[in-house]
Amino acid sequence: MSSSLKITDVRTIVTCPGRNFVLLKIVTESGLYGVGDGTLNGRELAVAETLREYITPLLIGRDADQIEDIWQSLFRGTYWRGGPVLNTALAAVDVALWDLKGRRAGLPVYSLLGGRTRTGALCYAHAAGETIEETTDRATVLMERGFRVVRVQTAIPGTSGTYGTAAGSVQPEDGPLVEQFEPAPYLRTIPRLFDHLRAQLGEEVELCHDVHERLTPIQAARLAKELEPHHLFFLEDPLRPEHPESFRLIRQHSTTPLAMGELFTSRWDCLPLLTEQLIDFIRCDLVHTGGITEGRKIAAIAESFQVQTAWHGPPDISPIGHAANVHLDLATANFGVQEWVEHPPEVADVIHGGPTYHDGYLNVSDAPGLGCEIDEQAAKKYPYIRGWLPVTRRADGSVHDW
Ligand code: CS2
Ligand code: MG
Repeated sequence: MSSSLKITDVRTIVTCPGRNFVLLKIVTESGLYGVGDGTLNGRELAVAETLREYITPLLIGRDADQIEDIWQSLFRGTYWRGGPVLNTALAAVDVALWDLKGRRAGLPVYSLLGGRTRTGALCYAHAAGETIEETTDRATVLMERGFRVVRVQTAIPGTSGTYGTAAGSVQPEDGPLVEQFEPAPYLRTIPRLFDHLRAQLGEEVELCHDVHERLTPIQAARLAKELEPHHLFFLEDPLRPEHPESFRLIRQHSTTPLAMGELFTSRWDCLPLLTEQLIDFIRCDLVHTGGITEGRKIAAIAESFQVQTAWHGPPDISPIGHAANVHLDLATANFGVQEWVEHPPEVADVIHGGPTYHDGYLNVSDAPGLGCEIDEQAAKKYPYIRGWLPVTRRADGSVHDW
């Protein structure tokens, strides 16, 4: 191993510039380094401790060039494998090693992955409102900014707090916010939302909606069927991730394109949906699925079954995670769309670089690696603040999927 590639330092940086992030910097003997993202929303310190206590000692002295071998040794070689905490920690290492390899080669990561297949990554942003009219207005604003694809969510009348709307986006420090979900009003409201959107916005804009795993198979089949005339770009996460076989029921009843994956943590979770062509878009989170190494394998399997990629791109992963998404998007033949959010302005104090938006598309610079830098001094100005994801209950008080 060339001395320039011997890993000598691994730094886990936990910071909260408006959002909690777990960042990783892997440094080699010569000073060459790479940066990664290991943020798992609401479980940040579990990943940070895994990185500091269990992964760093295994990395010191290793050859930073050997991404695949390091990936295999951390995943299979450590016996306890998988799940969101371990695979987010693994992703942080993997992404940092790809960044490091790019910096060493003087090439952007997309070039190492096979080179550009497109000039930019088509992306979508979120339009959410407390009423159908407000959601429509927000979608119009996004369309005026150039977005060709828009995700739409609206509050459900008669219930308090709905996933994806303003009230649901806060991360309280003192305990989870309790939201309410009832399938009947939800199933009545969403088709009305789309009736209104299509009447106001026309046919051309591509629309998505995120169910957030809250329906039963027959409810999801009904919704997908009723939304058919509105030609969605996709209906996201209609079912819980534990039951891939239930997607058959939705498929048998509707041609609405389906997307699934942000709760998956490995390629094996994706397999049944891909090999049976039960979905149209695979939308794992690279930061929770072992990074770029696992993402490109998932994309390759999906390509064989005519499924496109739509990697998860929420505000709770850092610009480094978003950069990993876009580098892979640009190099992937069966790329479909990229979810995109704007971070709070303080994030730019801590993380410089990241994808840029222009006229409906995302891009990355040609800087070597991922094109991101962490300002470790600035990160210290924003200490971690514990934050909770909301929880959902039915009207009778029983627990439901958020
Ligand atoms: C989501 C996320 O972006 C999405 O599609 O479903 O907002 C998700 O709820 C969060 O990433 C959870 O941490
Ligand atoms: Mg989602």
